[in-house]
Amino acid sequence: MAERILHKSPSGSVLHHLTDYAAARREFNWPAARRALVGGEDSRLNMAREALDRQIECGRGSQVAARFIDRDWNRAEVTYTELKGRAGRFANVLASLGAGRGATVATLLGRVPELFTVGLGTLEAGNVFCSLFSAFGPEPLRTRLELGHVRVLVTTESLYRRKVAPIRNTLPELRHVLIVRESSGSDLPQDTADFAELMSGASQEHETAPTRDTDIALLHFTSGTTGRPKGVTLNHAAVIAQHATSRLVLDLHPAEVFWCTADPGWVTGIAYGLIGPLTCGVTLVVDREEFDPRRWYRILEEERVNVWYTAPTAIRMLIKAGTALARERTFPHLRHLASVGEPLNAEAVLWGVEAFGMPFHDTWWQTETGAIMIANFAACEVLPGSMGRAVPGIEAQLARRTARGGLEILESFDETGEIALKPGWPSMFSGYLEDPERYQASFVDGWYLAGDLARRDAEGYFWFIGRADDVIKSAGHLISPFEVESTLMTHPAVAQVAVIGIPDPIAGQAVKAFIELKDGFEPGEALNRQIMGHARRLLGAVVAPREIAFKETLPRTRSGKLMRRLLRARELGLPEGDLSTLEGRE
Ligand code: 6R9
Repeated sequence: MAERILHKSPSGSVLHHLTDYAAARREFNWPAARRALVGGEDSRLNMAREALDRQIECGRGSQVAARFIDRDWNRAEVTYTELKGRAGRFANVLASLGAGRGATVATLLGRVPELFTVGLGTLEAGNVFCSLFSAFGPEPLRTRLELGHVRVLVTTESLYRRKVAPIRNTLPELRHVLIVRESSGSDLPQDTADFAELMSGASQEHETAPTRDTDIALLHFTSGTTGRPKGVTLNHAAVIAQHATSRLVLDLHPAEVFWCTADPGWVTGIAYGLIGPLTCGVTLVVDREEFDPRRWYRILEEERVNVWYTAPTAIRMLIKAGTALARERTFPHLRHLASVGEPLNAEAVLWGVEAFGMPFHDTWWQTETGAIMIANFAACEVLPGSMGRAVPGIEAQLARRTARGGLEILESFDETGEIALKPGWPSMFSGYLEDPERYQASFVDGWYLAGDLARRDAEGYFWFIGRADDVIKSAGHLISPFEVESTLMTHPAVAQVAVIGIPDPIAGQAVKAFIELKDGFEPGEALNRQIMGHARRLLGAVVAPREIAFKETLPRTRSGKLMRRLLRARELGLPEGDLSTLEGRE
């Protein structure tokens, strides 16, 4: 039997929100969770109201809501009352721009205070907030700004010049670009406005819009195997599940210090880097810098972090940097560690015990689920390598699609199946933008199918097996092979291309492209570098391939579809599987 680890917070520090898993599952229901959050039967529900107004009403106005740390260790703090004032100002700025309720407001920003202001102000105004990943190149940005019909964009001057200016004239719906200045004095680019100037001219008094549970609050982009990126919409009701899981899974308590290391360009950075924790009245720590082991240990110690939510790639990089570095510091305030985004191997869970005296608690969810669905709970035993059990209020099963287009729910244990969730939880996505067919296709026989394969043991612990599709997860970022292929195809030498994920010891997976060249082009180092440069410029370094291989021909089915599966099998030396549809039968 697998080793089990139980780590409860030192006595006297906190009482866990969930102590008895079976009882919590029995007693939990979503209507009660909603009532507990909004304090009654209020028919209006707004994420920003729960994150700010409600906290101020509870007497937390002067508590620090977020503490931002810059490169030189300057700390900028903002209290709940101040953040509410800033959000109100931004909501008024949106009104003065005539953005219109429901219009989408996007940010292209790092982890800066303005992102919090814009996000919460947008929600308060009843507009849709979309946080874009600042490491994307112009091409992924163009697709997302266009698909999201983004009306207002807030970004910095340098990001604007590098990434948005080159595509601005292809985006007629993007009416307003507000620039967060990095230095004073310089002229702003054409057709942009000064964010700070608009803010200082606006009143901070603003009445939170009377949004309903079913009004769209957030737009997140995620990747599928084919076609355009998927614009996932989450409604204001999602805050009910984000709050419930911030308590039950992350075990957050008011006034605690919480650090979520996820980038706000991805769903975790918003659900658990902003909304959920603020609805629990914590103080958020926000590091503006990129990963650095020494820096991260210093933050955990000096900021007195109580609860830490991070990701496997970061944990593997810390392991690589050596446990001795962790030992140079002490973490008397740390009491709960959690991880998300990629498979967390047993070694990484156990390393938590070595370095911090407690295991990492894996959690599983997706952009589409809007909140954590499967988790290891702070007061329960952790089975290293397992993602944990279904969250109270969530019915999770493993299923197999039948040949007739139906669904078979697997009854026996230790069978591999696709994770299936019974709709009814409040943060379930409300749609894929402009793609109702794709939305419909995510549900079979009344179950949402997640596209991830797993196993479950007799106690209900889920064990991740892999994805059911070709989507790549690299360093926690979900990457569509199709999006990378489409961009590579724009290079004049490229005739055909297929992109797969190959194993990487740190990032989990890395992007590899197989390219068939057009006649007249010679494979070689020079061309390799040229195509690589082209990809990085358009896609951004995070999405661009790490490796390129030239091939005479790429395997495809008789109907002309690329067989990425076969390329992957050959690359990894795995069985090639059923080749009956392979064109030409090599
Ligand atoms: C929150 C988030 C979702 C996909 C998901 C799965 C992978 C997430 C995981 C995990 C193994 C875990 N994933 N958590 N795989 N173990 N604990 O990451 O959302 O960006 O939409 O990605 O990430 O494949 O389907 P998103």
